[in-house]
Amino acid sequence: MNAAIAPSNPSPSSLEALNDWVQSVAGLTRPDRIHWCDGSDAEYAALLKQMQADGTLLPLNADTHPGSWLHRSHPDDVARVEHLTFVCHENEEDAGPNNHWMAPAEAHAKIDALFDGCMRGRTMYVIPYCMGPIDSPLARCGVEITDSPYVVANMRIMTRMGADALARIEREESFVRGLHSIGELDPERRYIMHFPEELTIKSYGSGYGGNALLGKKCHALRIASHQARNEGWLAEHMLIVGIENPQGEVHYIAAAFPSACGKTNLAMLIPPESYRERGWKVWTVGDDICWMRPGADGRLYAINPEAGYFGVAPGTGANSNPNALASIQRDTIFTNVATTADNQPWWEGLDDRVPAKDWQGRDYKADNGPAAHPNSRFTVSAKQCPSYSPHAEAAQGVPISAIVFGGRRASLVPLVFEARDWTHGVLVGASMGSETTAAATGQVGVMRRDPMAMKPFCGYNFADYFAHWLSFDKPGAKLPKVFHVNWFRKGDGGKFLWPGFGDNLRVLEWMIGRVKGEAGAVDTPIGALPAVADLNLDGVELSDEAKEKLFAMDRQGWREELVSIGRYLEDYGTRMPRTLHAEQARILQGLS
Ligand code: OXD
Ligand code: MN
Repeated sequence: MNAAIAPSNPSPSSLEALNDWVQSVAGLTRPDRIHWCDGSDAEYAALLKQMQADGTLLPLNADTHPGSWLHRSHPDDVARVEHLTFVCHENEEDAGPNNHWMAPAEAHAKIDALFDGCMRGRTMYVIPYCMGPIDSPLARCGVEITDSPYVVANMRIMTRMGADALARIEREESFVRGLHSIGELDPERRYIMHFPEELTIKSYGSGYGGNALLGKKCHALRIASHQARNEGWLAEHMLIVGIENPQGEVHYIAAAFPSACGKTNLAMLIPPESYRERGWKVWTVGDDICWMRPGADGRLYAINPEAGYFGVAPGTGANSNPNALASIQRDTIFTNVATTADNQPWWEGLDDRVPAKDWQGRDYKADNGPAAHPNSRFTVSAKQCPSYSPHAEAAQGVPISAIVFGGRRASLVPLVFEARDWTHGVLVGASMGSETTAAATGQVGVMRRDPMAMKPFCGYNFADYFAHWLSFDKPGAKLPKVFHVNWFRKGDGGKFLWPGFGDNLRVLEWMIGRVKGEAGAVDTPIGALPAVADLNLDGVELSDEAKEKLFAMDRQGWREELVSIGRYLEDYGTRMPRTLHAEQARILQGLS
């Protein structure tokens, strides 16, 4: 590994600013060495070797999983920490009730005190990266400084990292600055701070994905949502998937579901056999984040800013997501999974083998709880996915035909409905609710409002964010249709009523039919619902209860839901766009 402090021939532009910042961070954190990451294979190999030597990475079975590694994180550091995540605008109102806020000066002082001298004895890595295809006008660059080689290795998979990104930073005027240290991995000394007005992130005390791989949630959502508002685009917590019909037409769909609610599964869906026989294909563009901007023709064009998947392992199996499973057979970093006796990675939902070691490296005992941590992950290059779209690297992005919102709702919410127009669609997104999952620390299974699946990720006041969404409806715009889905509706016996996974294509086919003006629907005050006959259900056995609950609108239940949505909008005071209040009132009136 080289320890050059600066690349050769820096120009007096962004690179000078970058060098100055690196020097000032080194002055604060006092590392023994500074390493500028070039993203090369040789650098990656050296990092892996070093992490194997110090036990950060354990090699997995090289016959079954060549080039793959296991990382066991600190048991107190296994998920995003929303209660320790702050969005520090100058003005508290700009952060909104959806964020934890601290005044920037106070936040800098608090976290800089933790950074003081924290890299003594360690190497400080400087990671230039690009979020999005390197030549895309929609892409944006950042630099993460970290003392964690595990973070460097993950960033190499998840972003376009190294020399090309540095060259783009040199050409451009600004880049996002992210400073990260694992510190002591002490939950009492942990903060994830964002300074949107300074395009700066500071994260201390955690090595876990969303807290430490700063290109992902911190940059590509919290900071980017703020940049997107200023620059007229959208940074969203959405998968992007291309659906090819037997005529060879591809429709791209962007879908927002909260963490651990099946975005990766939908993005990599395998069509049911009868669809495959007829020539339907599914193309994965992205599984977690979507940046969208209006093109010259008025349509929204989207890129996936990431280059890899940081997917939830439990529940990933041959039935639920064969494409993900195929992707992670080699060159993958696994975090907090269990292992079998022959040292293969294992998690609940993979198969019926019994693991030998649990995620903490203890001999597996059922009494100790799940073998793999419920938020255990795989990090893998997107290119390893068999359904990776040939257009995923397109600089101009892919045109979006439909936007889908969805959450985990055991009751009330039908399988699918279509918003009547963009304004209604924004209200549908703004009022999304879902039961919490293990992706963040805290209680699991509690219903909370998670607008556009952005509750933990919007870098500014939700009221302003909804106004920004509404602003896309302008003359000349050819906006996507907006839908809401619920794959998680349960029957009276507590079982899921919809088979989900590959069969979700039936719902996507109906949406595409609606986009093309070909599929039927029944108008209701909450939107247009398919009748049972409007969906292709050949080969699906649905009980009478399922047919009734998945395709019906419960008027009384929705009245209560709309009242609750009205209260939610009120929480944002006068900043909430009146248009959304009016839309809520219109629907409530339709239900009376
Ligand atoms: C993720 C998350 O890691 O949403 O994608 O938590
Ligand atoms: Mn996510």
